[in-house]
Amino acid sequence: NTTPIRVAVTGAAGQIGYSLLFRIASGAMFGPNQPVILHLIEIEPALPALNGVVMELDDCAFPLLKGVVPTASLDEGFRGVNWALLVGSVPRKAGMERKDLLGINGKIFIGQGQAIQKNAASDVRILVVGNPCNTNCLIAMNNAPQIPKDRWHAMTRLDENRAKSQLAKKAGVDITAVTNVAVWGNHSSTQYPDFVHAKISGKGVTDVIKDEAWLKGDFISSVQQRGAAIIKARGASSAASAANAVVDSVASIVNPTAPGDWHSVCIHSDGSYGIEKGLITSFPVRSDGKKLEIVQGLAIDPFSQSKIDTTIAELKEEKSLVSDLLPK
Ligand code: NAX
Repeated sequence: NTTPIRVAVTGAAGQIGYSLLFRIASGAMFGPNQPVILHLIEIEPALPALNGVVMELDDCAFPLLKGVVPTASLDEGFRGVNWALLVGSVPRKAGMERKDLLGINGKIFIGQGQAIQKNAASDVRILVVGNPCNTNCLIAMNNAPQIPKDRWHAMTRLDENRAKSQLAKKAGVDITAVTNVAVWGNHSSTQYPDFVHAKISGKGVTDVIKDEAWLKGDFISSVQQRGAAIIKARGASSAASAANAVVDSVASIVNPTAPGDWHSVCIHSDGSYGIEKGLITSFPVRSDGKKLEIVQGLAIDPFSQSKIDTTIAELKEEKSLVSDLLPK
């Protein structure tokens, strides 16, 4: 297909944008034969910095990049886009309560949801990365009622990739041996990286890593706390690995999933596994290249259930804190 895919990226002059845009333009997201046009959305004060990023995109002479639209206008930015990657948001500052952050960012996502509904292509799909990503996605989705709910996604792929890497290291196997890693719930420190159903070279993880205390303890907490560990080490939050996870998320949605495997992304709950309908929740999913389906029929043991209950309770609490941003 030689018609370019139009991809909007908000927060395009930020850290993640600086890694992400070049990967998209090089063909990593949609493949080596698919041209793209980038719509780069920023707030007014960041436009000079964005201009520098546009100059660097020009200087890469990417064969697949057929246009760049840098803008602070949401209407222009989302016009005709097939994908909207919502990365930009306001970071939490010292002294700011979680509720304040939810409110500030929530308002941004009302406007973005409305602008996507008004301007985007009829096949638009959305991936929310800016935190708190599940609840930001919930707000945007509910403010764009004409867009089918199955177009909305929020990102837990970085968590999945972190979990895979920890399991591969512990088992001393190549990263490609680790499959079927599901992350459940909220992209936050309550998320549950599910080792019970994960596989190493086709065998259950618990048959390969015979250290239940590690799996139930340090494994889960190291994945949950990895973002904080990166900030401590690097003095800045994960950016290249986050951008890589955006590429993986979209590629895994638009391409068929390998037989028997699954991946993790937050989508609108249909009530599967008893999770409240409508919550944007991370599930194990499979794609046929066109549509995602939640993997059904996994047996959830009491340990996993209690972890899932905790993270779902947090999602419900976030939803209740932003109830005034959700149209009735
Ligand atoms: P930066 O602060 O480097 O960049 C954010 C950019 O967004 C800035 O350039 C800012 O001007 C822009 N921005 C702010 N409000 C905007 C608006 N209303 N419209 C358009 N642009 C706007 O942050 P960065 O490190 O790039 O991270 C971006 C977001 O990703 C943060 O919310 C961060 O918490 C979140 N993350 C989410 C992850 C996930 O797995 N879901 C992992 C990585 C990352 O922590």
